[in-house]
Amino acid sequence: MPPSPARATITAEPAPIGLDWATTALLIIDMQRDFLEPGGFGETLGNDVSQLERAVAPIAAVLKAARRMGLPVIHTREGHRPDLSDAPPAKIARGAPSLRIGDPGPMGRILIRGEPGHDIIPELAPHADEIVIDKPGKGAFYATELGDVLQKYGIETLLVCGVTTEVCVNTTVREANDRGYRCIVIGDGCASYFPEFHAAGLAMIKAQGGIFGWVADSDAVLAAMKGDVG
Ligand code: TIU
Repeated sequence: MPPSPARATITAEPAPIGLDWATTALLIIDMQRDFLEPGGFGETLGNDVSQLERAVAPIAAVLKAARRMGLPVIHTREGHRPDLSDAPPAKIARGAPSLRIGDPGPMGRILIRGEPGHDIIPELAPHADEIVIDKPGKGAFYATELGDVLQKYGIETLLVCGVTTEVCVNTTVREANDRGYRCIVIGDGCASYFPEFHAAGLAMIKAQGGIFGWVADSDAVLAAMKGDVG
């Protein structure tokens, strides 16, 4: 396989974006059993978890290419310590879920670190040399080491995907944008329990000249990774 080029241009909205692969990382948000499988946090909130499945294959394809290129790969997981010391009471008490954070469920305690439901789905399981960030909130920068990790690797551009588009992906992209990172959101590598929120979540990132970042299809990202573009 030919070596990947040092630079590329990705076909994206609102405009193509050029990047340097040496300063680019792949950030995969919360592809956990708790959100994608029945019996987890997502379903306890009343959601149809099958809506998220569509993001798996596009993410898997980009992840494979990122591994081939040696890009830093960062996976995040939303969850809490077993003693719930990092879970705000307001988050635990929110809404009328069938099970609350910390309650025992079919995949272990809901949204608790170390439980089976907290794991990343097997199709996207992190490799030993990849970074896994455990986060207590929706944004991946809040109360985590993500900023330090990105600084250490000299990262300027993030390829962002995962679930859900309008919650943890959007919150993380907004946090990243304010910290000066350029975010390219892989549209079909994101999903929501609500298709209309997925569409709106992507639209509000790329509106106003790309107010929070860019949105690109996985095919466009893969083409750039293979050197077909730019
Ligand atoms: N409920 C919902 O849509 N999402 C979350 O609670 N977490 C993430 O998006 N990861």
